[in-house]
Amino acid sequence: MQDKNKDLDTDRRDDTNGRLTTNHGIPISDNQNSLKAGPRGPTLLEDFVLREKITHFDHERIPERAVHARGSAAHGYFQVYEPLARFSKAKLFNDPALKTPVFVRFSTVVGSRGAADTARDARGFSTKFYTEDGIWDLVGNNIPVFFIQDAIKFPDLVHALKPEPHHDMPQAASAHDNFWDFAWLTPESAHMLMWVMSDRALPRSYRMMEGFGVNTFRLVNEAGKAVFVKFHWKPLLGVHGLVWDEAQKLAGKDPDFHRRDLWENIENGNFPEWEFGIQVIEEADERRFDFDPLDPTKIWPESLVPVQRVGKLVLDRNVDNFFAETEQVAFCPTNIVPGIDFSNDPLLQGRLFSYLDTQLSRLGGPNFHEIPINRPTCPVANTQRDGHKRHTVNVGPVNYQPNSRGGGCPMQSGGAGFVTYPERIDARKVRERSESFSDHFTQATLFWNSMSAPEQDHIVDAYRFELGKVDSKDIRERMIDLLLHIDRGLAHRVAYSIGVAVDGPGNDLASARKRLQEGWAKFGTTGIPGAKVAASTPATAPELSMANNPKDSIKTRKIAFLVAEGVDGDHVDAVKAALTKAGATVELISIALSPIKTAAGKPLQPDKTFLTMASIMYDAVFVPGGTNSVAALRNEGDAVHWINEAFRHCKAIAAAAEGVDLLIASNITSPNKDAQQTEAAIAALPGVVADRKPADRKAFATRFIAAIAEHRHFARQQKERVPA
Ligand code: HDE
Repeated sequence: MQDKNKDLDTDRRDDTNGRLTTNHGIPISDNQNSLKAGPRGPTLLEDFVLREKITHFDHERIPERAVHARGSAAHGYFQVYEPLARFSKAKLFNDPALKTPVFVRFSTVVGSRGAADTARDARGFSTKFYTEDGIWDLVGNNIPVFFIQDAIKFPDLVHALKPEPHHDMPQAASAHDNFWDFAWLTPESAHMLMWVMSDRALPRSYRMMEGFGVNTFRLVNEAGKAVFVKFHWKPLLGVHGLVWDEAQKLAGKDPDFHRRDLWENIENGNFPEWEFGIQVIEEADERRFDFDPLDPTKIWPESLVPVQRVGKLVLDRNVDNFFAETEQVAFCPTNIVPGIDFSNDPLLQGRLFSYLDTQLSRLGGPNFHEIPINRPTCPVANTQRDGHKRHTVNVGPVNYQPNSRGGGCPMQSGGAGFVTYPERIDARKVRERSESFSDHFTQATLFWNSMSAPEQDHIVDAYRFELGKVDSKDIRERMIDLLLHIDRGLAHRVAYSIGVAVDGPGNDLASARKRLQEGWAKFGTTGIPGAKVAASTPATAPELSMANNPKDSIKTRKIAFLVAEGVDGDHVDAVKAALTKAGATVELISIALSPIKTAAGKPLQPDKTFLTMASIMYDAVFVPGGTNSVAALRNEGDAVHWINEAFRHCKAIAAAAEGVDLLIASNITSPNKDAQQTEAAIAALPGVVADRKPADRKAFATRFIAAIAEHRHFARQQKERVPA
C-alpha cells in the first residue's frame, strides 16, 4: 500500500524538541502574559507574540460546507477481489494484490457543523482513492436515489431544506413548511422522500449503512468498450437503524453518537468493512428498462440488474487531526482515473462543476490540492503556477507547454492518459427533461411495497411527524395528494393524523391529480410526470428492506449491564464472557463510579453511571441477579426508566434471578395480581429473556445473544403503554 501517512508526515512540523515558538520559529519566553507598560499598564502594540497568536485564532474558522457540513472520516484501503479487466482498465480494479489507500468521510446533509449526528437525513459516503493514476473521488450517499433530476434545481432544494432564512430554524431538520412546499412542487422527489422518511435516514452507525454512488458512471476497458455502472458499498455488519424517539433523544444526550461510534470502533480494532458492488448495464441495453439508466431518481432493481460484489473497503485508522484531514478534505466528482468515466446523468453533469468551484471559496484558492489530505500519492507535474497558498516550489524557467527548453516536459500522455469516452452526440440544444424521466411514482410505490410492516409503520410515523410540523394546511393537503399517487393506504394513514380529509367526494386519485397539476402549472414546476406505469418493474425489491438483512451476529454491539452493590458477580462474569466472545462490548452501569462489591464480596468497577449514560446509547440491556443490587436499582428511577426505554425502542432485554424484579417494577407489562402470571407475561415478550432460575447460564446467554442479533423486536411496538 502506498503510504499516505508518510506524505502527511512532511507537514507535521511540531519537532522543536518541546520548545514553544511563534509561527516564524522565534522562541517564546512567556505564553501567559502579554507585553505591558508595567504590570498594571496598557498592552503594547509591539507585542508580536500576542498579535500573531490572536490574529491566527481570529482566522481559525473556514466556511463550513454548504451541505454535508457535519462529517467524520477515517483512513483505510480498497482491494479488488479479481481483475475487472473485462469492464475497466482502471489499475485499482485490476490487481488483487494492490491495496489502494482511501480516505472516507461520512456526513449528514442538512445540519451545520455542530448539529447532532442522529437527525433524520440522508448520509454522505465519500471515498477518496489515492491511486497510482491519481485521485478518484466517489462522492456518494447512503440512499441510492436523489431528490431532483437536474442540477439546476439543487440550490433551491438546499435552500428549502436548510433552516428558514427569516429566523434560521429549524436546525438539521426537514420538518418545516419550506421543505414540504418544495417537495409537493417537485414530484420527482417522491421516491427519495420515501427513503428519507424510512429507517434508512436513521442509521444505527456509519458502519452499518450502505453506500451508493447514486449517479450513473461508465467503466471503460482497454479496448475502449464502455458499460454503464452504478457503484455500491455493502456493509459486512448489515444495515441497521435507530428508532425515531431514540434518534431525537440522542441528539440531546450524545450529539456525537455516530462520530463516537466510528472513532471508538476503529480505536478498538473493530475495523468497519464494506464490499464494493457494481451493477452493469450494457450500452446496447440503455433503453431496455422502463426506467432511464441516466435518471438519478431511479434505482436499478437488483432482480433486473444484479449487484456483483467485486472488492472490499476497510477503514483501519482514525485521523490524527480533525481539521487538517476531515475538514480540509475536498471531494470532487471530477476526480476520475482512466478506466472510469461520466455518464450524461444531468445531475452528475452539474456536480462536475459544483465541487471544484465550492472548494475555491471553502479552502481559499486554487491550491487546495496541495493540502496533505488532498495530495495525490503519485507525482504531479504541470505548468500551473502560483496562486494563494502555493506550497510547491517549482524550479527552473519552464512554466509553459509545449516547450523545448525543458525537453518538452512535462509531456502529455496521449492514449496512455485519461481519454474521454468518445460518445457520439448529435442533438439540438434544449432546456428540456427527457420524457423517459417522467414516471415519478412507480419506484416510490415499489419502495413502499418492499417494506416490512414495521418499516411501513415507521414511514407513516415519519410523514405524520414531518407534516405535523407544517403550519400551512394547503401544503399538508397537497402532500396527501402526492402520497395518494404512491399508495392509498399510506396516504390515508398519514392524512388522519395531520388533519387532512381523504374520504368523500373530491378525494379520488383523479381529483388529487387535477389539484396537483393545477398547482404545478401555477407555480412553475417543469417535468410534470406522465401517467406511465412502469410495466416491467418488479412488485417488490427485497434489497430495499432493512428487515431482510442477515441477523446472525452481535459483533461490535454495545450492551449495558445494570449493577449495584451486592450484584451477583457470577451472572456478570458469565454473561459478559459469552457476549464479548461473540464480539460485543459490555459496559457496567451503576449509580456512581466508585467501586462496588458483588454479593460474594468481590470488588467490581462500574464503567459508567446512570447520570452520564442512557439506554439510547446501547443496543441491549442485562440486569443480573443479586437481592441488594436489584433493590437499589428499583429505587433508582433512571434504572427503571432504562428498562422502559429499551423496551419502547424494541431492544433485547435480559434479566436473571432477582434481576427479573426490575422488569416487574417497570411498565413493560401490566402488573397482574398473580405475580407468577406477571412474570410469565414478561418472559413471553418478544426479545425479552427473563429467567428467575437460570440453571444453564450458557443457554441463557445464547438466548440473549440471539435476541440482540435480531437488532430490534418490532413485534412489540406498544408505545402507547410504555412511557419512555
Ligand atoms: Fe453534493 N455537494 N451536490 N451530492 N455532496 C457537496 O461540495 C452538489 C449530490 C455529496 O464529505 C458540496 O465540498 C450539487 C448528490 C456528499 O466533503 C457541493 C448537486 C450526491 C458531499 C455539492 C449535488 C451528493 C457533497 C458542498 C446536484 C450523492 C460531501 C461541500 C447537482 C451522490 C462531501 C462540498 C464531503 C458536498 C454540490 C448532489 C453527495 C456544494 C450541485 C446526488 C457526500 O459542491
